[in-house]
Amino acid sequence: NSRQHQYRPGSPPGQTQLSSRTLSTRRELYERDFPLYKQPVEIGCFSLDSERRFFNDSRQLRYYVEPDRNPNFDLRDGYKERFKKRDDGVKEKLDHILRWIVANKSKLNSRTASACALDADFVTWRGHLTKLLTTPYETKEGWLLAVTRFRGTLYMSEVETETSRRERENRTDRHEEMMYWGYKFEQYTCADTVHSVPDPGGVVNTNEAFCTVVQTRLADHKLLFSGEVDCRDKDPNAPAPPGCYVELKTSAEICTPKQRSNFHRFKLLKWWAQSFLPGVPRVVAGFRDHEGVVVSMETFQISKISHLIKNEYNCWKPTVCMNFCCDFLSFVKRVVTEDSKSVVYLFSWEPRRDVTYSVYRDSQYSFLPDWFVEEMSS
Ligand code: 0WD
Ligand code: CA
Repeated sequence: NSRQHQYRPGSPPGQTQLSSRTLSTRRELYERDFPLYKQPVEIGCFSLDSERRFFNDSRQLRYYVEPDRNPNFDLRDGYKERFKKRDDGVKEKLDHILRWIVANKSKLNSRTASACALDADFVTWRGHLTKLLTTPYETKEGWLLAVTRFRGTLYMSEVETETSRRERENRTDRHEEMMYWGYKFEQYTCADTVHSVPDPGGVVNTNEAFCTVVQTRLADHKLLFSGEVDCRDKDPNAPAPPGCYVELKTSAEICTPKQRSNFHRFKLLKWWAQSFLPGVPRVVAGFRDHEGVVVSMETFQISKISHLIKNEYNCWKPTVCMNFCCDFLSFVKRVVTEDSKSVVYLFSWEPRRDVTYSVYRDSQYSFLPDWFVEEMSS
């Protein structure tokens, strides 16, 4: 029998991996008990304004206003007259999170005697962890993750792949417009203050963001990550963050059984992974037609998504996602041994391949800014 069957639940993944230099992404290897994932705790937040300036507060947090069941939102409205698009050629890497860490340094460190050590094994974006969770099921897009060990903490920042850069630079007009639709939907459903209403006549500016910073633990990995949050429940009695947060999505209207099955198998995987990580309990979806008109709305409780998909043939499993992520983080800890601000271990994955890595010293991949290194050393 093949190696996959030698795996015993709870035993280290090294036993079934063919090489210590690579990590397999085969689903069968990760079908074991769900790993410990501690309830994520919000330890802070920050905002990015219309010019992408950082603020150590919640000024960009918006409030969810529930629309009609059949709202008829025109998502094309305002494109491009009332659209200011963030320049996605600018690579911000971990900079905003690092600024937040520096701004909150005094309440963060103190794990050990070394006063400047962070109480986290990993610092990263939520979006990078989402990509790890979905890797065993991903068939189209690979990824590159740069990791630097600095004062004991592993900083993990995505590097754009050649394929992804080419796609970004060659998007069709239709695709560019469809990317606007998601933000326009947010504008129809979010108000700036608890007592105000959405303003669909305003400008959609994708520089603006509100991000939560959460701390949690996946098995023996202490995680500190940040993720963008669309809005919160405006009820003052709603649970504390992240329990009050709402993720907004748009998706093509579902008309056939085949479309429903694809929605369950592919889209709900991404939605589940993204919101499960920071403990955001619900996703509000607007289903739109081909002309960009929202024809129906549906709320998905993250805790119910795994039940919703169980009848689907050949479907994804949350436990596979979490165990792969956990084993990948163990692999990173094992590999990234040199503690140096200017050394990058670049982890690379392409569909149907194992994860591999290479090491770079003082290269184009180094991503910890001098201001961060200096702040954390004093
Ligand atoms: O420069 C980069 N390569 C990246 C920057 C990659 C990923 C994220 N970011 C930064 C941006 O500063 C952004 O404000 O991360 C922030 C969001 O981080 P995240 O929450 O970890 O990212 P993710 O979960 O992938 O996306 C959450 C939302 C998206 O909503 P939908 O519903 O489409 O998933 O953040 C937005 C988008 O609205 N978003 C971005 N905004 C600016 N730049 C980016 C991006 N590159 N990617 C997603
Ligand atoms: Ca969203």
